[in-house]
Amino acid sequence: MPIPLSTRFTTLLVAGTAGIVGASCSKSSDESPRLETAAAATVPAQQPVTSVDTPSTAEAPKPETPKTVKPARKKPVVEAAAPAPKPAPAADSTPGSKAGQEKSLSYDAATNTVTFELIGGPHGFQFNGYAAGGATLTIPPKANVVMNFTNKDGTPHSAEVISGEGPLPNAGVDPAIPRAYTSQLLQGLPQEGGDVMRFQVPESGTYRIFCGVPGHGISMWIWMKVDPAAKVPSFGPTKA
Ligand SMILES: [Cu+2]
Repeated sequence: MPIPLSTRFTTLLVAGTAGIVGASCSKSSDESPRLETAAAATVPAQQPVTSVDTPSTAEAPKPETPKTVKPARKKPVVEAAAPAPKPAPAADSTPGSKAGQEKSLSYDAATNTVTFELIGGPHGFQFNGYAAGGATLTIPPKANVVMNFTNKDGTPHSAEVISGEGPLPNAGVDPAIPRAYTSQLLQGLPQEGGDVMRFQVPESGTYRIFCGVPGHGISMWIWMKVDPAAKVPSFGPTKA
C-alpha cells in the first residue's frame, strides 16, 4: 500500500537547506578518504531533523512486538503529489509492523523515493531497536533513498551500507553503495547527533546497514534488501 510522502520530507528539505550554512563538513578526509566528498559536503552533518520523529520514551522493541506507536503527527502542509493518504491510526497503542512503518518509513511513488528514519539504539548497539540482522528494510528497485540517521544511544554510533555477503568487518569500510555512509563513520556520532545519507539502490541486491565504529558492527547491523518485486518499501522483523 503506498505510503504518502510525509511532510517530514518537506521539513527535511527546509532543514537541510538551512543546515548547509552552518554545517561543518565532518566527512573529513582523514576518516573517509572517499570519492564523494563534493556531494557529501552538501549534506549537513549535524542537523536535528530526525529527532522530531522518535518518541523519547521509546523502549527497545522486541522483534515480534514493534514499538508502541504514537499518533501520526499532524502538519498543516499537504503534499500535493502524494497519493490519497491513508487515515491516521486512531489508537496510539496498535502493535504491528505496519503501524511501525508509518513512523519510520515513507514512500513517494512518483519519484520512487524512500525516506527512512534510521535510529542508533535507542538503547545499545541496535538500529531501530534491532540487532544482528533482526530487522529488514526492503526497498523497491532503483529507489532513491533518503536515510536520516539519528543516534539515540549514549554511545557514539554511525551507519553505512555494506555488502550483504561475507564476514562482518570489524569497523567501517568503503560503502557498498556510493554515498551510503554517515559522517564520523569510525568515531561515531554523539547522542542526538545525526547525518543524512542520500543514495540510489540498484535493481536488486542484499545489503547490511552497519555501524562503522570499531567493534560495534558485529551485532549492530540490520538487513537492507532491494527487492525487484517490491512495489513499496517495508521495514520490520526479519522473516525466517
Ligand atoms: Cu555503533
